[in-house]
Amino acid sequence: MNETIRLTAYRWMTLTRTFDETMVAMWKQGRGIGGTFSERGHEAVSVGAGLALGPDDVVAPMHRDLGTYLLRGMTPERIFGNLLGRQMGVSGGRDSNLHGLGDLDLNIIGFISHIPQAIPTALGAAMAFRYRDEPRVAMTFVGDGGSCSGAFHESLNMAALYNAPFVLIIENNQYAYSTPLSQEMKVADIAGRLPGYGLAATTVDGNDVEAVHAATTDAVERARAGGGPSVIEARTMRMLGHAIHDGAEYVPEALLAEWESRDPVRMFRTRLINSGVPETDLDALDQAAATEIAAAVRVAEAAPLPNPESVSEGVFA
Ligand SMILES: Cc1ncc(C[n+]2csc(CCOP(=O)(O)OP(=O)(O)O)c2C)c(N)n1
Repeated sequence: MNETIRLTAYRWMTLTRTFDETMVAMWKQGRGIGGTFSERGHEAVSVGAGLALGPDDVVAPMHRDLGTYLLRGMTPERIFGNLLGRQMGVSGGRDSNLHGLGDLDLNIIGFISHIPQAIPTALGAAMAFRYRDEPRVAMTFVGDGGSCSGAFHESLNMAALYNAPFVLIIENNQYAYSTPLSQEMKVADIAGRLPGYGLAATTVDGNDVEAVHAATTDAVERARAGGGPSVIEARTMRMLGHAIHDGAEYVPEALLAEWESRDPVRMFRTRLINSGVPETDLDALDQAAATEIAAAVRVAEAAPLPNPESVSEGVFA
């Protein structure tokens, strides 16, 4: 990463963290109405991978990839508007969730709740780019739990066979809801299962934004140059429960403490300071994030709910 990208990455990571902390606090205060999923601990993955894409590439993020939505141009206002069921939200107030934040004008395919169906969908986009000979790449994300399901394996087989310009990030955050990795699969090395499909697979420290960015940039460049698909397993930790209602009492405290000491935002901040970035520059980015998120919440909370008479609009089945 050069100096500009490093500061850009920090800006998106701190904005994502501030959004997440604000969202969690609001829901605990009873100010939220929909389902919400914390991305705490995942910031280096969603930001590092998202920043590797070009403007014409397509991405299908998951529920914990808030950073990717933000850096692709989906404003905090529209996302809070969605969470609060407001008309100005991404879904026009239809769904008050971190699911389904799609906007094809931003080349974002909304999260498909049926895990892991975002994989074949994003692969479809990649195949379209291949058939049309467009220099574009499709990227999507899946969890460790989702990597055990059939569509994951079928899609990777097909992606390799047809040399699709496709990048899959596995967010190995140790738990699929309350199920630890050791009860999900016999091996601990998810990426290690994949070379058998005939594609590039690698593992990175998912708490290190520069490592995630370097691996995904290689993968995106290779895919764009006709070199075929890649899978990157990013090892990280889900620091809060599966969703806001889940206290995650099933996660050992020692495990959380171990990952807390490697918090991706703090780790990157320390590295930037050690490499000579003035602390005051980072404080200014933190302050700007706090101001932006507070303003977004004010706008979304004051915005109207959808007109009830519009309830059947956009319903196709
Ligand atoms: C087909 C399907 N089954 C169950 C669910 C309910 N569900 C939503 S997220 C989740 C856990 C997913 O774990 P993982 O794939 O590891 O992703 P993470 O949430 O940890 O990022 C489950 C069981 C679902 N969305 N889709």
